[in-house]
Amino acid sequence: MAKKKETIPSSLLTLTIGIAVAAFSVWYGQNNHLLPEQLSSQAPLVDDLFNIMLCIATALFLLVEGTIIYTLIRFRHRPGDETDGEYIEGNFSLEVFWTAIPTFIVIVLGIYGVQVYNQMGGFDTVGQVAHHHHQHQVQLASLPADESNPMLLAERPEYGVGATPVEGLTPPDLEVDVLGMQYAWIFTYPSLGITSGELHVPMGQDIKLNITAQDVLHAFWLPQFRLKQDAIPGQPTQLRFVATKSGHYPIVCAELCGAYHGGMRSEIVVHEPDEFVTWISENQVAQNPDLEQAVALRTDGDRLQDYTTQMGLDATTVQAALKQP
Ligand SMILES: [Cu+2]
Repeated sequence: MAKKKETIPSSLLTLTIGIAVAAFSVWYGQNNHLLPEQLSSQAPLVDDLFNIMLCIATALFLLVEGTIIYTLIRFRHRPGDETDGEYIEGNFSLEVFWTAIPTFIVIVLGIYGVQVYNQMGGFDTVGQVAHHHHQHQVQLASLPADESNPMLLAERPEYGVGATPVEGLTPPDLEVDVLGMQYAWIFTYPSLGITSGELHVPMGQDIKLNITAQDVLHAFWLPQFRLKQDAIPGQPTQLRFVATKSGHYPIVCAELCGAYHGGMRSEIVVHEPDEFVTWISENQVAQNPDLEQAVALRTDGDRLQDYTTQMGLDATTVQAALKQP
């Protein structure tokens, strides 16, 4: 009598494979290096969510692909076997099992995603602090009154990423108006009388961008900051963030906006706070920070050009910006 071949119990094998798949997925979720550097206080929140989703996706990929490859080999056609495959009508328990698990995963990720969005400031849709113009860190001789800037008085909801629950009603340290147009970004510092083709911000301070578009939809994307917001004509949106590292990083338009969409790029320059004060004084259009004069200067193309050429803006862009309603 032939001795029965000894095999590893299938439950033990399944357990081992399960542990290996789980271990690899958790490791890969944390060590994927797929995302660029983290440069805002919000970036780690986004990346943690991404890493967990990638961990789950890796486990599913390994299980599904592993099963397919195993099945291809194990149940392949053997020479001389002309019989039909076994007829299987269904398996109720198995169907409940593979419906319940994805349902659970989707619900958990949904709740977690909403929580991350809230922590980032995504639910500050009313732009509670939109009307303040406050700069306690960048001290200047005198700042123009809020009332003089019609853009800040608009009583409209502002979609995007606003004040986080921690920031609450605290006004931002610096506000910058961002205007998207085919095919450039224009940055205006209403309180400083500066217009620039690059976004300059101080590190470690609470920055609020008031975003709008002149012509068509654009999307203001800061990949390293994990922040992206549509720029919509006639509908202000916002992005509020704290930059955590100094340097030059890309700004990308992430909404197909026309023939030269691919060239609609700029740069965000994150300065050390004292370096930022130097940048302000070098670029302030009006030496006398009187808003009447700053507005007059801003509508005067020739005088503006002296400043804009140093800032990397060309004449066409400036003319286009000045034509805005
Ligand atoms: Cu664009």
